[in-house]
Amino acid sequence: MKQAVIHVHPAGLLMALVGNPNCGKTALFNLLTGSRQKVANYAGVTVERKEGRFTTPAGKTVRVLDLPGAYSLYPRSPDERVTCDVLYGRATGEKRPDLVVCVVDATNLRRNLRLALAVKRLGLPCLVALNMTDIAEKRGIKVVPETLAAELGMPVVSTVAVKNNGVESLLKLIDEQATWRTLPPVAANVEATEHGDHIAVRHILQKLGLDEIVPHTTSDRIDRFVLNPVLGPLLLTAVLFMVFQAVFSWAEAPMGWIEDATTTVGELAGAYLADGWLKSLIVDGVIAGAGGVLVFLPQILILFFFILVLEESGYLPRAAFLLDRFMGWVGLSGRSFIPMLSSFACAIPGIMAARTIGNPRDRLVTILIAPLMTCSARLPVYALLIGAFIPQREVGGFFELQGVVLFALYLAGIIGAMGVAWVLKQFTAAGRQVRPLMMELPSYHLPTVRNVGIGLWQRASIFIRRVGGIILVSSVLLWFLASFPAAPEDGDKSQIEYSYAGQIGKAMSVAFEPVGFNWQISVALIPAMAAREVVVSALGTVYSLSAEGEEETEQALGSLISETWSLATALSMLAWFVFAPHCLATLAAIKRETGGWRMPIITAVYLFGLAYLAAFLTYRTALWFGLG
Ligand SMILES: Nc1nc2c(ncn2[C@@H]2O[C@H](COP(=O)(O)OP(=O)(O)OP(=O)(O)O)[C@@H](O)[C@H]2O)c(=O)[nH]1
Ligand SMILES: [Mg+2]
Repeated sequence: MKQAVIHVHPAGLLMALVGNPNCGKTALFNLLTGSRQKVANYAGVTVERKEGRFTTPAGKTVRVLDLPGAYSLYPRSPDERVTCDVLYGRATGEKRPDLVVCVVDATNLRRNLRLALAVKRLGLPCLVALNMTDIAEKRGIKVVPETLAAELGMPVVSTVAVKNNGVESLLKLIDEQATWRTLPPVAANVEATEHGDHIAVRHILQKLGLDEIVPHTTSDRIDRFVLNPVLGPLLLTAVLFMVFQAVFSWAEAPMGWIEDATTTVGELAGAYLADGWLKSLIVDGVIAGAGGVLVFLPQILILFFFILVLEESGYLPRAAFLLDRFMGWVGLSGRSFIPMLSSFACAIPGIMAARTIGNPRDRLVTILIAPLMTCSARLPVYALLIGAFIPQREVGGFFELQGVVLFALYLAGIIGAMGVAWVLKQFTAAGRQVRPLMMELPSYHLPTVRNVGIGLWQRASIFIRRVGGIILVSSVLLWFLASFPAAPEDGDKSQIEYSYAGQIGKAMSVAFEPVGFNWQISVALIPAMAAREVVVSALGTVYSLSAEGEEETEQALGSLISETWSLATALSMLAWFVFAPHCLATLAAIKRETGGWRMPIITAVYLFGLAYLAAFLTYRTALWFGLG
């Protein structure tokens, strides 16, 4: 006789993590699967479906989805839609989950439980992970999981996702066969609607003795200062200013060590390799090119240290709130702030974070201006030019001049973005509407050393992989173009001037002459379409190969360009890099998020146009001031 077997989908068991934004879904996902997805203290960190896998103690292999946070099952923005599609089984290429884990923030049961009840009404097997119980306890909110389970009619485990607490109980529950069965409906007397859920949650909180709203005094006290209309903006300016000061002053020593190390490797290679193409490839292509970018690692890590601390602390949504009115002047709302700030790291996550913006027009404008925020790939370019042309001295007895210039460059990007948004506001009626900002202010958390450490480690490995990958490949390609065809025996110019690269550069420099770029810069701009830092490695290779005759230049790139370029040229190049979209990956992300070629093409054209204009005006103004 045939036995009845439970039908298992070919893809195996599927479990989904669902909950309000910022309740700790990703922290729990990372704990279960051992992955390192981004966790931060604001709503809307996860904007797409992430997948992982884990095995329970009883040997069940479960595929688990981390989903964007949602307030209800009526999606109001593209990221919430992702979650709803999965829950309703509408997501392409994905089956409906076999089990839903409703992650619930114990410090905010009123709102969180409503979603849990709505999920339960979908008829999927589900359980509740009562998270953040550590913070709840500190605030005197005591929830007995059994009581809550009885009230909700579904299993409840309490967890502290950042401290590994409660995962064993969660896994045990997942191992129980009963967990994977659809739950019987409860509270039959209550209407099965959103409004019904609302009444039920009133009801449940009363039963738990948690009906009164517990004020969170520490966060409120901090907010009295942080959100003060006068002190708040001052603090925000001071924080940002301090970051750019630190990027230069703290990085000095470690940058020196990396520079010394690359010089030593270069000298060793120069001494032990026989003259010829291989030596040139290693010394001029790899070491002068890719090696020259590695020097900027400390500055990138310092920048990310601050970004990570700010993200974890809960300060970012406050900054969004402070800037809401200001953003309103240019037709945006504070909602665009976090996507724009994420673009300081890289425009791609910033463009993706725009999925949290419900209004389609605001979302598009945010995507279009995200590339104007100064991403970390611009940092090596700025740092090279600032290091070469801006003297190290204090202004006002306190600020480092180099840090001030860096701050000004970031500001130029922000002002450019606001200007573009303002222009777009004039053309779209929707841009002139006032949209009130509804944003959750999470409680402040002290960033943990572990989280910041992991974040920095991830950043360092991303950067080193870039140097060893795209930057190295572009450097070698450029080295090839700059080394062939070889100079004739009786040539009286340097090798590179006979090469393909030299010829291309000279042809291009006709177009760039009005903005003060020499042919070396013109050559370097082409491979820099792959990534902005490549302009630094490309200049390293070009100058290394431009050395006259046999003698090798021992000079660092910075001192070489400070001797051969005018200040006007350097300023013009800085202005160019504030605007120019030297990054194909960003344009590809815009295509993905807007679903067509129109927007990436518009972005590239308008940004190159602005870059040329800005460089031209900067160069001409500098010449007028006699800086040529
Ligand atoms: N103290 C404490 N902090 C937690 C706990 N779980 C998560 N966190 C912190 O809460 C914040 C939000 O965590 P995430 O995992 O990013 O939240 P999420 O639900 O994935 O958020 P979205 O992706 O924005 O929907 C982070 O700062 C975490 O470090 C917890 O149990 N206790
Ligand atoms: Mg998340």
